[in-house]
Amino acid sequence: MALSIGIVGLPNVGKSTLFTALTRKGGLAANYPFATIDPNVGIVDVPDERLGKLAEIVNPGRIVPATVEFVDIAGLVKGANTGEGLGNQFLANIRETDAILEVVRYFSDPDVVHVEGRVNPADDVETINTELILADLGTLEKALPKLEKEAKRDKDLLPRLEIARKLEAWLNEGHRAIQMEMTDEERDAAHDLFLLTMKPVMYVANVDEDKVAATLDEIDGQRPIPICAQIEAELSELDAAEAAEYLESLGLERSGLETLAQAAYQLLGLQSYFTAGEMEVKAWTVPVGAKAPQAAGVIHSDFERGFIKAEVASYDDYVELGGEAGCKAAGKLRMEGKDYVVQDGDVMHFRFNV
Ligand SMILES: Nc1nc2c(ncn2[C@@H]2O[C@H](COP(=O)(O)OP(=O)(O)O)[C@@H](O)[C@H]2O)c(=O)[nH]1
Ligand SMILES: [Mg+2]
Repeated sequence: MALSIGIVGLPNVGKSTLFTALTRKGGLAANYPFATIDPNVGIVDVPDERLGKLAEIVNPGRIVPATVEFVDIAGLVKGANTGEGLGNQFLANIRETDAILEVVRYFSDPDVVHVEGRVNPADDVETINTELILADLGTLEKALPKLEKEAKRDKDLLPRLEIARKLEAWLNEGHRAIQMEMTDEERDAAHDLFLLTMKPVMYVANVDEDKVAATLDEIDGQRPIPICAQIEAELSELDAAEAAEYLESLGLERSGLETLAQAAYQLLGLQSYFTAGEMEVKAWTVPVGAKAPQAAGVIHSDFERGFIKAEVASYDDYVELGGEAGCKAAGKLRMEGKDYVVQDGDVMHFRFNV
């Protein structure tokens, strides 16, 4: 399953421009059959230059990057929680995503109308936050009486009831749910409430062309990622060589898609490990801290169930020593057991028995 990220923001901030740029031909994952079914959903490859380096060593039949799904979510305006704009439709769309990418207007173009009549990122972020928080309070208002009744019969529901009450008070103070301090158990219980503000948010500042390299002030405790949707749109129409040249002329090392994919991985606590064989070189996504059997399970549940051990080389060793044979000869191919904590970039081969 691809990681799913919902793009939200006020109207006219550049959501669709960014979405189209991210998902146009070049970015669109080629081997994904469902990529074009819903015009608001695009599945893109996560660029990772390490895949190319591994492929130079093993000459695989194909390279398979990790993918991220972006959803262009329309309809977030003031009052959306009560059904303004596309109201409930947008709420349902956000509910299905793993994380929220919030586009905030920083660009100054007087030809593009701002819904509130002025460019004010902090205010806009607050407007969206308020809508999401109000929507969650509505959810809790409906859930609480039901939970109270059911928890009398089913004691297992008590933790959920308790966290729902705590969260209601917290949200009423104007905070997002994810910002509340919780124990792991409380967090699990809170996830069962399906609140929008339990999702991690990354703020993307849609800036003027000359500000793409700027460091921006924090908003809501986070530093927004500067992107120029217009530049991304232009980049998406160039071939690889032209795009690289254009990026260099702008003083940028990577495209917005690469920056966003990386930021999303960081935000969600994800990392990649690789499998490298004649058939394919492939990136697999696992949470930071995942142990070897869990990583194996991402490939197939049998791999996890019947996990015996993993042969592991670090990415650096693998590249420096020219592959598996070189690692083995140098004593850098490790046999790891079920307690091994996977490291970003590990090249892994699993042994299993079912
Ligand atoms: N100057 C400038 N205009 C932009 C930029 N991004 C989007 N726009 C323009 O802003 C308008 C609204 O963009 P759109 O992507 O449809 O916004 P959405 O309503 O958030 O989906 C369009 O006319 C875009 O061309 C940008 O980075 N700079
Ligand atoms: Mg749009």
